[in-house]
Amino acid sequence: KVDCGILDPRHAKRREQISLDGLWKFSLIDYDGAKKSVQASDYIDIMAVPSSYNDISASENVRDHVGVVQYQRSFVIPSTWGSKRIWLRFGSVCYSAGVYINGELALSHEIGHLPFVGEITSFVKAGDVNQIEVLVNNTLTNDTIPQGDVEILTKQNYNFDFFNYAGIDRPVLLYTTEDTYINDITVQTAIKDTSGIISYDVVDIFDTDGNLLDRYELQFGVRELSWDSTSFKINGKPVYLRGFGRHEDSDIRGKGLDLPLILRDYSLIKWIGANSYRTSHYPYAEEIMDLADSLGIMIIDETPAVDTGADLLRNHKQSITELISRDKNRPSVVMWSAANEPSTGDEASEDYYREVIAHLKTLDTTRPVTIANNVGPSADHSGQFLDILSFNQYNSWYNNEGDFDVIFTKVLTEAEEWHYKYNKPVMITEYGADTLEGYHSLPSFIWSEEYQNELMSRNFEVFDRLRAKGWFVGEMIWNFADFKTRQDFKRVGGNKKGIFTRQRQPKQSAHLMRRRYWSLAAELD
Ligand code: GCB
Repeated sequence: KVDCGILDPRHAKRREQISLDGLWKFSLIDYDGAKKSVQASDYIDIMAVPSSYNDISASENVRDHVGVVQYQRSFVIPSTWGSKRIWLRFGSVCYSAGVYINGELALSHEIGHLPFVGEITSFVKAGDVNQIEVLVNNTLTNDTIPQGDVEILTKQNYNFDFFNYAGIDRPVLLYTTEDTYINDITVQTAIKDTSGIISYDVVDIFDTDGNLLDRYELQFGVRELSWDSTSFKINGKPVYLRGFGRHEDSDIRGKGLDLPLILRDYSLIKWIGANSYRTSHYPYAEEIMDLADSLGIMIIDETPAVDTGADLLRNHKQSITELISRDKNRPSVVMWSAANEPSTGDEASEDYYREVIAHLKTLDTTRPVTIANNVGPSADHSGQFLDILSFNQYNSWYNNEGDFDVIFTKVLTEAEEWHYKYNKPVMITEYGADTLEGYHSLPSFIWSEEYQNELMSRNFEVFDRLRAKGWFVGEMIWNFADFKTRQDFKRVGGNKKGIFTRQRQPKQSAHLMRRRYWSLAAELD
């Protein structure tokens, strides 16, 4: 549980740090607790941290493992750390982790994609070699977030459409503090006339003799968000979001943090003229968010609640608490997404989302909240609690294949129904088509590059009509890049709705999108 602040220690200026990234000993653990008896040749018992473990080895046992894996390594604590408090922080472990230091349970956490930290001073020996063991469990059940279920203890089922990557997928850091240290900072900003107003809680801490004990440097931006029934504004100016849904996903490392990949992605985001994206369908690495802050990209920051039913309230609220405590000071985060495609048509979802959104509002009222919905407005129970209404619609893909004429009316009708039902701004968070790069067909045929382009162009026509109505506030295509999914006959090597390939090269559609996003920029920015 996170019962303390989750400030990223990389930005602290008086704390010593030791990275535990690198190569760890690795083994699969069988259900009875014994190590799984796989052939020595079956996998290498070494794992890179950070990375998802699934796609590193040549073994299906590793890729498809369900349950616990063990990571181990040793580390030296300098003798000079003997007088300090010592902390251990994980950027994320998917899905749950038990962390043992010198054989004793020191920390535990569940819910992937979110950082956790704990004090380990009493567990380590300063000036000596220490052992760390992390037991990582990737099992998803009916009350984990996201949900899944396990069939006969060997097969993990889940409904969400991305591979259930697991492991220590973000950096691991040891660091020190004094007895008194900065636990948390909250910065809030506003604009009054032409002045920026900054309110903050704490910056430097000194002891009684005036010695600086802790210093934290926080990057922030001065801006004020506001919204009403027709618009979403930054510093009083209406914003139109143009971007994508994305994934943390790439060859070999899965969801493992990869700085070159992150820079490549931002370079493509700039190239294409987007101003925003949604962290579908979970919180992204802090390194990714830091760059969004400094590059001025707007983020819809999503919880890990994807395709959920209404029976995991406690974990859903916990994920929101942890997400907001991590990202509350980020200027890039302009909206929270409480869930992706939850079952908001069920009657029980009314009380459920009343409580989820009320909880979120106790933590932050400075940003609007949305849900990426695929339940139509007539059945939906969640819109009454939201500030901005978002919907996903896959015309000419999951329905009416080959028929683009349906797009205009269906998108227009659903957007209008959302707006008139709740009197709130509306945006589209997903539309798109799977496309095999290099497959061409004239006239366009499903899966061809021409098909994706035509589907996009037809969507652009209706988005422009909607923009003229004055309450349509954004468009995000699904997806930025192709990504891996579970094995499924509908998915040829994964989900191919990217406008970039998984290797981050453009499909023909990326060039079309570039023309649109830059012309929107010229018109609106
Ligand atoms: C959706 C989901 C997304 C899928 C996408 C698709 O509605 O939100 O996770 O990947 O559709 O391509 O089916």
